[in-house]
Amino acid sequence: MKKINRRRFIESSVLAGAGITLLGKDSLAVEKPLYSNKSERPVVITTWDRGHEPNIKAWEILSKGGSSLDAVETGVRVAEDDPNNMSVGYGGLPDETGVVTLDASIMDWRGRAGAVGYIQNIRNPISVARKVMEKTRHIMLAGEGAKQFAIDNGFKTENLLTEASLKRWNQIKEKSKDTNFRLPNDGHDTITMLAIDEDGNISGACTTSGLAWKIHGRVGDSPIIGAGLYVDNEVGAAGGTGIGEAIWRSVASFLIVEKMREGMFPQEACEFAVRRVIKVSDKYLSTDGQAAFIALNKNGETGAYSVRTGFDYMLTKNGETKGIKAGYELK
Ligand code: SD4
Repeated sequence: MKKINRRRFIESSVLAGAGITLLGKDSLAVEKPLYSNKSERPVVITTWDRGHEPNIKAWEILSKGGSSLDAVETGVRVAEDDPNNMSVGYGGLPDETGVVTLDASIMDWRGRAGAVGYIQNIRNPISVARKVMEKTRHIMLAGEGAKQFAIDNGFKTENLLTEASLKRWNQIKEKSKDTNFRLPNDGHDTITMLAIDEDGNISGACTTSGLAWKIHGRVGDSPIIGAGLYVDNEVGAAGGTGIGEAIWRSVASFLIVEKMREGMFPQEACEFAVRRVIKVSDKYLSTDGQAAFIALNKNGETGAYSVRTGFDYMLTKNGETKGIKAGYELK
């Protein structure tokens, strides 16, 4: 850990002990401490509060001394299997041609990474991404090749388009008639999960059906290491959700981890990234576009922040899972 990091952690210990939170470079405020003063682990943090089940499943593994890698894979698979989550896996909303295409990435504490982009007919792309990471010399497989790789590794193929997502897609089609660039902000549920295990090892997973009504062939930020997800076990991890093009332009997850390396707390780093994303996003975040981030550091401290109101996340510590509303930048 660099000198500056150590100094900030020590400051946080002293201040949190006194009930004082360090909010920015120079500002202090007495309020509920945002940061713990000791290492807390295991910890699981997940984008969006759409039911606690993913975190609970991840916690089951972590509480038995399991690895953060197994925890994040198992946790996000719950969302992939859930037909009511229309942004992930089975039941995900299709692209403008009515085809469901999925993106996913995974990273572990050894710095290993795996991803799949534009994969079809496989409901658990996160597990395919893990296989890419563990069994190949590559990081990402896409499209037909990714699907074939999945089949060769025992994954079954199926139709991922449910009746409900087809119905929703038809409604979106109607709404999107006049927006040739992107659909109106139609809700996001992409799941990015970060976890630190008992041994202090950090992993992350991110999985999505991407933006509904995207152009056929589009790949978003979620499978792009550094954009939708990044893990560096010396420092921490970060992940995003929202308009992928805006997130990708800033390589925002990598940016957050690098800011934590320089000494920022997870919360500060998420806020920094949101401001950067707004600055460089150009047309991508116009009117109602959302981008949001979560982060976790080596002490088990967490942060979350979004461009606009509406973003929440799930945090599990000491076996307790809570849905929490995140702060946002554009008031
Ligand atoms: C994408 N970032 O494909 C994803 C979409 C998303 O919640 O996060 N939806 O751009």
